[in-house]
Amino acid sequence: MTTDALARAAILPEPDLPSGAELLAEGRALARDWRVGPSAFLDHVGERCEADFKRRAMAGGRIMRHAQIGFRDAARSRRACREIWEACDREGAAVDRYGMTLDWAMGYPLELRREGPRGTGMMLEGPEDFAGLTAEAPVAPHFGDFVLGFPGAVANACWALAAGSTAIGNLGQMYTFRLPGWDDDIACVAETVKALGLIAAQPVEVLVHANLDDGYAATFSDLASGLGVALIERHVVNALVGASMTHCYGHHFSEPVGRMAFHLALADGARAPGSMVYGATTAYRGDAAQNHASLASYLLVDILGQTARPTGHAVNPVPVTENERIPDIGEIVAAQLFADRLIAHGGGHVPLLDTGAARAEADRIVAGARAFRDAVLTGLADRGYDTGCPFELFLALRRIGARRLEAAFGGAEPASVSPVRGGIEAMAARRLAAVGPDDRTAIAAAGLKVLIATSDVHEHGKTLLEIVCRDLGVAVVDGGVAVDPDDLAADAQASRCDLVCISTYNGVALRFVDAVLSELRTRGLATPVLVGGRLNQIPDASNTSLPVDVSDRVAERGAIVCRDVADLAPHLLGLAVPDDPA
Ligand code: B12
Repeated sequence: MTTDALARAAILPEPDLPSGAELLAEGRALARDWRVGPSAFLDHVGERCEADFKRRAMAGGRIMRHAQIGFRDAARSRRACREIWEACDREGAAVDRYGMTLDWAMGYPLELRREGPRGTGMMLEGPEDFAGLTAEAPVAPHFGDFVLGFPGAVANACWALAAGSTAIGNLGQMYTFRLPGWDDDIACVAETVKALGLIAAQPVEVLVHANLDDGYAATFSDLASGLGVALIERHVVNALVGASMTHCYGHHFSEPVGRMAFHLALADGARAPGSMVYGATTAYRGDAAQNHASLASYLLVDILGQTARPTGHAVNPVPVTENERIPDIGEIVAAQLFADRLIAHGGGHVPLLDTGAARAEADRIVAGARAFRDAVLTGLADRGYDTGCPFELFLALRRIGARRLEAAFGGAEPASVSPVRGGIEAMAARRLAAVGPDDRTAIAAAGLKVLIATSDVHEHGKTLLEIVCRDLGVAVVDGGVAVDPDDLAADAQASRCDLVCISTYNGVALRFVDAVLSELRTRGLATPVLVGGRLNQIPDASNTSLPVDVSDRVAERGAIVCRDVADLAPHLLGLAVPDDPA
């Protein structure tokens, strides 16, 4: 007898899950006390919500601009809101919306926020802090990250609305982001559905935002599956909840035709204006001058995309220092002025443009996405899931996960291969080419086993390590994504691995490595630990609120710091041939 891993009883075994209808009603009731309040932006543009402002701009052929702000120190963030707008205004350039990057600790319920670990983003203590930000400049406030999708969703949504925000997200994070130490996925989804009820009951249109690259699109191998999730979210939010769904994408789209194709595909059937199109930040792999070329490349596609098919997405010029650290105020201004000038040049490029190839690819993506959406909804309904219940559908999607979802419901052949997988494979191939045949033979013969995990949502480094290990004949134990140090050490013990590899990016490198090493010691293990990614942390007594490099201190604690995935091979060789000086 074969068992169905996606059976409802396997994915949702709890006998008494909350009802989506009741959660929505609970959220709607909150709208008596929590309504969209005033903001400098709404006063300035004379609109009731950002969606109406966007429609007006689209009708006038104006391309809008987005900037991302979020320093750990809220006062610095407030200053950034004011100074960026003023500096752009002086040059005749408008910044239309600010994406407020809350710290991931803002996702916890209120009572846990102040105690738990923190990342590199902004902490806001209450409604006054939200309102303080939105009062600084006449720029549309978008509270995207760490609002929807987390146990703290309702309080954050109430405060964002009261501060005049009419674009709130980020549903993409609901599927993939895990708060350290927090295992209650029911609370994450239930509180999100409640917040959606609150949003739907507002007297004005409030955009519910999802960044697809934050969600499953970063893991799927087919772009059609990524768009398919967007179509499912439109079904849930527009039809079942009665709110207004909007999507953002971009981090991983650095190839121009694919970027334009996804823009055209996402526009198909979209009811609400787009929030923003994110910068292709994965293309930032060089110094400032090199990154400027990447900035110009993706921004021009987005500008031409808004000309060919206006969707209301604001373009997002990400500062070129983004791959080193959180950009400072002057760097954000410089990027905005760069975009302003490029928009001015954009019209001149239009006659050079032939969107034929992008349109053909967009058609394939749309067809594949519709098939994916229908296969998911029918496949789940046939298994007894209530696909008319937002809570049940969201929780099922989250628990099934990207890889199983695509394997079960994706097309036999990708409609459009995701740029993520191809890019990682190319990176792996370059590193593998440098490993000589004798070393390969020695490593493969040693029967090594490596445990690979991440401290947070960034999983490309882990995927890269997995590809390299498998190619070298090294067994991989999947330590998971966004794991806690104690679980990682328990896996190291259970798997009897030879090496632990950690990829970490969320600004807690020292704290995380310390905790892993101490958990390993408690278990009597001396397994070597390799760590790479973004090894930084905001010092406890920082007055700059920018993270600093902690690689040396991580190394002092006894972990092996790796700058590149190529650093792995000598260590594997050292384990394979213990006398080898590598
Ligand atoms: C892609 C990306 C994302 C994607 C991740 C998708 C996914 N599922 O993996 C998404 C969009 C989801 C995302 C989300 C966030 N991100 Co992000 N992201 C990036 C980005 C653009 C690339 C990182 C990456 O994957 N690189 C690909 C890897 C393969 O290459 P690499 O980093 O150069 O790594 C090399 C080596 O270090 C090595 N390596 C890596 N790990 C290991 C481990 C070992 C053992 C070894 C041997 C080698 C090794 O392999 C590579 C090749 O040699 C960076 C900026 C940048 N350009 O670096 C920001 C960045 C890492 N993100 C950042 C932030 C702040 C966030 C968010 C908090 C933003 C938000 N508010 O939502 C969230 C994270 C939330 C959380 N829970 O932590 C910050 C981190 C800030 C900091 N620590 O200073 C960065 C630096 C951007 C910035 N400047 O602000 N992000």
